[in-house]
Amino acid sequence: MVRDILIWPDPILKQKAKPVAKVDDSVRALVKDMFETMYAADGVGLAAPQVGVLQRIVVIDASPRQPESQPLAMINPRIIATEGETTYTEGCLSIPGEAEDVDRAAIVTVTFLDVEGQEQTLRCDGLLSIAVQHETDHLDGTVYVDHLSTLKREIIRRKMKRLKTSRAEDAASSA
Ligand code: GNR
Ligand code: NI
Repeated sequence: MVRDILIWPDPILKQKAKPVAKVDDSVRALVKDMFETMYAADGVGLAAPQVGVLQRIVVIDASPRQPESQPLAMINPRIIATEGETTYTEGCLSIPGEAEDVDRAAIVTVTFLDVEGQEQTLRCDGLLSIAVQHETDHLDGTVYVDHLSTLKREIIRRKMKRLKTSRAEDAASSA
């Protein structure tokens, strides 16, 4: 089931998500919905808070629709090491139509539970590394615009306000 994605600013997106105590069928069902939602929205990642669920779960596919596509579900992900620095132009499914440069670590090592509840460790670079950092930020109530200047963030806030207003008007006129 494709779920609705919250648009920033939203109080849910500022909250810290809770660790998953047990990887069970309800967690696996949520992961399935999150993959469907991410692919439907043409994203490379999605964090559970973006669909209104304050649990530490993210899905990532840094190469969707390509042969090297590697769908990754990470439960209770934790970045345990970072190397180097890089700048990447980031977008966010909760901030549609916007993209800005963000400074990040170039390489991260992340530990997490997979959907079987097995502990995994992955060292990643490139877009995968950026996505891991972007998604773990979401679990701590941080979005990429929190890394920008106040001015840039306020300009984007105004645009999202207009987007929400126009979406509400569209919904009202089609009802
Ligand atoms: O789809 C997404 N693309 C993206 C591009 C550059 C850096 C980060 C991302 S993550 C984003 C999906 C999303 O909002 N995940 O939370
Ligand atoms: Ni995002």
